[in-house]
Amino acid sequence: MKKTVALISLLGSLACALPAHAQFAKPEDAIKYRKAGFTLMAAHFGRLGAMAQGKVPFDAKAAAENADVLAVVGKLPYTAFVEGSDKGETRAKPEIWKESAKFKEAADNNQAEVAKLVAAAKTGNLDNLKAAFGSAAPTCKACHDHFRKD
Ligand code: ASC
Repeated sequence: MKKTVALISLLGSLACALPAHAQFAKPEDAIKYRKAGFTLMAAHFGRLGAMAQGKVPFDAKAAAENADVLAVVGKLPYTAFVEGSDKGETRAKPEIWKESAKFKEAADNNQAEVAKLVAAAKTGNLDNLKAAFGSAAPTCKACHDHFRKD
């Protein structure tokens, strides 16, 4: 638990230290970074989703813990769609860079909904969690549908 807290605070300070456009030595580093970020985001979003959808019993403490992690990791991937990282081991579509205003809007939408989900998950109320998850999930899908290869 101490290690988890230390890791979260490390990730938190890294996230705050990152400039709007994080620097990466190589495009493949940015690709790896955002994939790792999405993996973590999906894990913690998914754990909240499982409770929201009744697949696992609601556990207020677990919900709050997942929300704390999601608050940090949910921001990470979006710092790593840097110029030149459209080629390589990635499902990112060229539209991310060609229609960057549209991509930013979709990303902002997702981040706003994730922030609301984080807040809802910390209220200790399952109905709040259900409602916020129901609003947030389509903002994941919207981005995948337009900006991610199958
Ligand atoms: C998840 C997850 C996604 C989204 C998406 C919502 O739990 O990993 O990518 O929800 O399936 O439509």
